[in-house]
Parts: sequence; structure tokens; C-alpha cells
Amino acid sequence: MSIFNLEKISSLILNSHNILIVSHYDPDGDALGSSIGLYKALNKLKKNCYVYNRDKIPDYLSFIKCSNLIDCLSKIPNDIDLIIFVDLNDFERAGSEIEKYMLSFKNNIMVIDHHQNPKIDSKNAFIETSCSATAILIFKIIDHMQIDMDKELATNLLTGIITDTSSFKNSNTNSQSLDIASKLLDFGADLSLINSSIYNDKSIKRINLEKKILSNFLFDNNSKTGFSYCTLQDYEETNTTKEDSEGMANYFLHHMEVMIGVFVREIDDKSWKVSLRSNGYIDLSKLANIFGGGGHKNAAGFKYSGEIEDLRKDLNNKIINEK
Ligand SMILES: [Mn+2]
Repeated sequence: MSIFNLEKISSLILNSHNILIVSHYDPDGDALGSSIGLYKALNKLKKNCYVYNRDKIPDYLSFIKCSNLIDCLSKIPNDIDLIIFVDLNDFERAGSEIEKYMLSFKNNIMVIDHHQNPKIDSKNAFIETSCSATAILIFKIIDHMQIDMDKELATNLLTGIITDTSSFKNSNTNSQSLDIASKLLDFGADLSLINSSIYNDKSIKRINLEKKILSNFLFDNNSKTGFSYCTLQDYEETNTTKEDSEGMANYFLHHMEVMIGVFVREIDDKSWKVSLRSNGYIDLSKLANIFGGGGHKNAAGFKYSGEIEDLRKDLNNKIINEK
């Protein structure tokens, strides 16, 4: 991000009063850490802020607290003068309520993100794909605006970096993410709280769900792809939700032979949400694009309608073609 852009961000923020911060649905550690971290920083500037997310905070991130977190736009005043989208580059990722709201919104919009292939045309989009997490961009803004960092704010931002890099294991980890993580630790970020929350969150019901997912697991040696899925019935029988299958694609990837981890969950009858994870084997955002989805080079996804076995074969073929 150039200084010019940081200047522009600062002046847009300083000239606004009622600010709505929006992150993507199915929020992860970066979406919540970045949006709520930004909220806390802007509160220090005495801005009247709201954080919108369509979905509830998953249990493993419940340590990220925000007093003005809303899931419904009827709770905000009608004089919002700036909307800041965080960790997304396609308004569809925020949900249909926001998309509808945007149709009549005439004031300023800002997008702070690190995903590839933006689907927005905003003159105020500040996107740096070299950043491992949006939390890094939020750190740069806070640093540039000389807003005081504190322990809670630092913990929020470090959560974004840790979850988006899978604790510095993903290939998106770079010297910048390590450098900023180190600065956040100096500001008092609570690394043990983050680690115990995101890694010790497994319940027995989750093990029961994992048993079902692992029994569906197949490895394809030609595409080097580890693939599995779970159905709505699996969630129901184990009394679990989609949050309990979070991280499965990455879990497959952490096995020696697997170059691409694919986890698929049913969202409606024969309608599926596909998550792809890799470490540079092929460009997954390109692969997801073929199926009408998107994402990063190493983390992408799409929706699919049809038979699971057709999807598996189709994916394996496309992966072999991309290689
Ligand atoms: Mn992110």
C-alpha cells in the first residue's frame, strides 16, 4: 500500500462520523479480528461505529468481543457516512442484506482486503495481495494514523494473521507477517489465548462428525487430491453445525501425499459448498473460477449443484489439466 493510499484512508476515516464496518459471512479469524480490531481503533478516534456480520461468531472465536456487533441493518442509524468492507473483494461475500442496502447507499465506500481477483470497481479499494491477512493492512492503517495499540486490539489483529497463515505454516507466510506478528506481541497480544481458543476447541460431537468425514475420504494419486465431504444428515446425526467442520480441507493438506485438500459440505439437497486448500501446487483461484467461485492462490472455494461423485471426478480432471 502506498503512502498516498494510507493518506486517503486516513482522511476518509477522519472526515466520517457514523461508520459501518462489514466483513464476509461465515466469518473466520481474519474477518472478525480485522473488522473488530478496526472498530476498536476507530472508537479511540471517537467515531460512532458498527460492525456487521450476517452470521454468528463461531465458538472458537468467541474471545473476540465487540459491543456493537450487529447481524441486521435495522439496528444502524440512517446517516452512515462511510462503509468499510474488510477481508472481502466481492459485495456478494457480505450477504444479500448488505447488497440490497448498497443499492441506495450514496456515501463513501472503502474496501480493505488481500484476496486476488477483486470483483469490485471501487476507487477506494485498498487491496494488497502480498499481505498474508487483512489484519496486516489494518495494522498499517492504525500505525499510520498513530492510533494507540492496546493488548485487546493487538490480540484481535494477531488472530487474523495466525488463522490466515495457519500459524505461519501456509506458503502465504512472509517476513512481513512475521514482523507484524512480532510487533503485535510487543503490544501485548495474547498468543496463548489465541492458540488455546483456535486449537483446543474440539468437542466429542466434532470427533463424531470427523469420523463420518474421514470415512468418506478418498485420495486421488493422479491429481494428488485428498477429498471428502459431509451431508446435512451427517451434521444432524452428530448434532453439529458447519463450524464443526471448519479447517477440514487444511487438515487433509497436512498429510504428506496430499497437494490439494478438498472439503465439501452440503448446503441444500445436492447443493454443495467446496473449499480448496493447497501450498502452491496449482493456482486454486483459477481452478475455483472455472466453477464460478474465487479466492486466493492457496485457498479458494465455489458452490456446486449435482452428484458428489461427479464433482470429485470433475475436480480431479480439471486439476490434472491445470498442472
Ligand atoms: Mn483474510
